[in-house]
Amino acid sequence: MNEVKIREVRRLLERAQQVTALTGAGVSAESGLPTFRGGGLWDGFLAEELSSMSGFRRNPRRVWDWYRERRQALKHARPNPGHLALAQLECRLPAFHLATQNVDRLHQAAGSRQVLELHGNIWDVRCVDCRQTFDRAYVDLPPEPRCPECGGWLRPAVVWFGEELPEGAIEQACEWTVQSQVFLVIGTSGVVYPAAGLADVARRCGAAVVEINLEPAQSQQTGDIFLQGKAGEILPALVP
Ligand code: BJW
Ligand code: ZN
Repeated sequence: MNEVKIREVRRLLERAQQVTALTGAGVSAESGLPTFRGGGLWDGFLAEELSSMSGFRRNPRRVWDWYRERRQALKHARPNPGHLALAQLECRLPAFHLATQNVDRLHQAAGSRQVLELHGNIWDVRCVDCRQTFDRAYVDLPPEPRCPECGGWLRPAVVWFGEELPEGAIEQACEWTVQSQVFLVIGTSGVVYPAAGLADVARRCGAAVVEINLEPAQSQQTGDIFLQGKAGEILPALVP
C-alpha cells in the first residue's frame, strides 16, 4: 500500500518547485531519543512542570536535571537515515526548507542547511534576567547555572508553553509554506501550536500534505497522503 503512495509522493516531489517539511520528535526517535507524548519524555510529570516558565520558577533544579539528562543523551546520538534523507532532499530539490520543532540539532548534524528551529535549541542557554544567550554546547553545566554577566538564572534556550517562538520564525515558516506545492509533516503529533497550524496553511494554499508517522496524527485531514511507518525507513524510500 505504502509503495504506491511512495511512488506518488516521489512524483510530487520531482514536479515541485518548492517543498517545506515540518518535523517533530518522531524523526529523532530512531536516533534513540524519546518523544514527548505517549509515555515519552514527560512520563511521570505534568508537561507544565518541565516545559513552562512557571514550572522552572517553582523548581529550577528539577527542570535542569531533566535537560541535563537530555543533553547527555544527545552527546551520543547520531542522525538517522531519516535526517540524512531530508538533508539529501535539500540538495536535490530546487527549493527545500525544513522547519523543525526539535531542539536536538540532529538535522544540522545530518547536513541540512536551511533549518528553522521553531522551538529553539537545547545547547544554548539564556539568562532569565538580562536575556543574553550563551552557547554552552557540550558544557557540563552545574546543577543550577547562573548568568556570567548578571548572576541571574540561566535557562535552556528552548521555547516553553506560553512563550513566543523565536522572532520571525513562524512568519518565515508560513512564507515557505504558502509557496510550497508539497508540505511534509514528519514525526509530529501535530498538537502544539503555532507549528501545528502550518499544515492547514499548506492545505489552504493548495499544497499536497504528506504525513509520515507511526500512527495517524491529530492534525491529519481527509485528502492528505499518509505514509504509515518509521521516518527512518520511509524518508530514504522517497529519495532513491
Ligand atoms: C514517529 C516515530 C518514527 C514516533 N517515525 N514517526 C491554539 C490552540 C490551542 C492551544 C494553543 C494554540 N496556540 C497556542 C497554544 C498554546 C500552546 C499549545 O499549542 N498547546 C497545546 C498543546 C494545547 N502553544 C504554545 O504555548 C506555544 N507558544 C505560543 O503559542 O505563544 C503565544 C504567545 C504569543 C505572544 C506572547 C506570548 C506567547 C509554544 C509551544 C512550545 C512547545 N514547546 C515544547 C518543548 C520544547 C523544548 C524541549 O524540547 O524541551 O516543544 S512542548 C513539546 O511538544 C516540544 C515539541 O517540539 C512539541 C511537539 O511535540 P512533537 O514533536 O509533535 O512530539 P510528540 O511526542 O507529541 O509526537 C511524536 C510523534 O512522532 C507521534 O505522533 C509519534 O506517533 C511519532 N513517531 N516515532 C515517525 N520512528
Ligand atoms: Zn544575565
